[in-house]
Amino acid sequence: MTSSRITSDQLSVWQRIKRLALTDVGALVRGLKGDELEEIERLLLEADFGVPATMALVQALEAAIRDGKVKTDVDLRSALVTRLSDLLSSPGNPGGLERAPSGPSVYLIVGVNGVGKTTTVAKLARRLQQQEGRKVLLAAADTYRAGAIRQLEIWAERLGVPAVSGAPGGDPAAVAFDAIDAAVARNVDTVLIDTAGRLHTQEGLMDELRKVVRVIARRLPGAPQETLLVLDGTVGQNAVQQGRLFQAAVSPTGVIVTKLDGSARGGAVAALRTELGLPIRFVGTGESLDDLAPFDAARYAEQLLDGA
Ligand SMILES: Nc1nc2c(ncn2[C@@H]2O[C@H](COP(=O)(O)OP(=O)(O)OP(=O)(O)O)[C@@H](O)[C@H]2O)c(=O)[nH]1
Ligand SMILES: [Mg+2]
Repeated sequence: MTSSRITSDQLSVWQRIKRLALTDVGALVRGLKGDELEEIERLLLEADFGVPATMALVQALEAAIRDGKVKTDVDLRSALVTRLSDLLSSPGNPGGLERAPSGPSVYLIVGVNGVGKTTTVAKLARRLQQQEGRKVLLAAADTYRAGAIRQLEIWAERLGVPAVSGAPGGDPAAVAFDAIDAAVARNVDTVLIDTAGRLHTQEGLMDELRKVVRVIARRLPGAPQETLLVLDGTVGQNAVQQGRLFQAAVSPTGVIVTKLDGSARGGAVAALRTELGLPIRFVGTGESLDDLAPFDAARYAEQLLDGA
């Protein structure tokens, strides 16, 4: 029993759906019926797709079956991949970050504690340096948590880029302001601002972030060019709820989903894209500097079904 359960846990979403559709050899040819569609719905919900994305996928499947377009497992898979890829895609250049027409581009990184903000700042810095030849400066505007400033400074040393930090317990908006000053003075073209994920209260955190955004915009009109919300891809519906909070407070321009390495539950990305309506810009797939990839909807749709 145990071993068969382990095996079934390791199956990809697609393998499970396929197994279901092929159990009865005639099922696909006669068209999947209510029970089978319900089972597909359950599989998608289990993989963290969330209700809206699951419903959209199952409805698309029903329509394709009704139109006689799903006769084989290949048809079934392609109907799912096509619809999923549509759900995940957003207009614009995947991963490409908005740049200021002149002066430094400012990217503010926000999210609750432990989701991977500081690591993502370092990964983004590495990527922008290597892929776009940018001159990057890091700002440690998480002045709340002991050790946060040092953590960012260590990354900056490893990356060979300057860091601006304030005193522990200091004003994060002042750190952001000083970082922009330093970037202008040093002719740096990109400022990445790390922020706190926890404060005394959630409302306190949102107030603080709103103030950081205000101060940045006052110092440099048009900035921040991007406010990137970091969400943990392994926490399913919680990530959607966090997303809504930040959306109301700081209007993020995009989402970075982390910890998607080895997660059999990557469906959260579909839930986040559908329920928040924000573009997914990058995905984090590990703890090291190179574990960040631009989000590609079509490729991710394939991977998500295949469990790659
Ligand atoms: N497996 C995996 N781990 C990650 C990823 N991104 C970050 N982590 C790990 O998650 C943990 C928390 O990362 P941090 O970058 O410190 O998270 P944070 O959001 O800055 O946390 P706070 O500063 O406490 O709010 C660290 O152990 C990271 O190495 C990822 O994509 N995959
Ligand atoms: Mg941090």
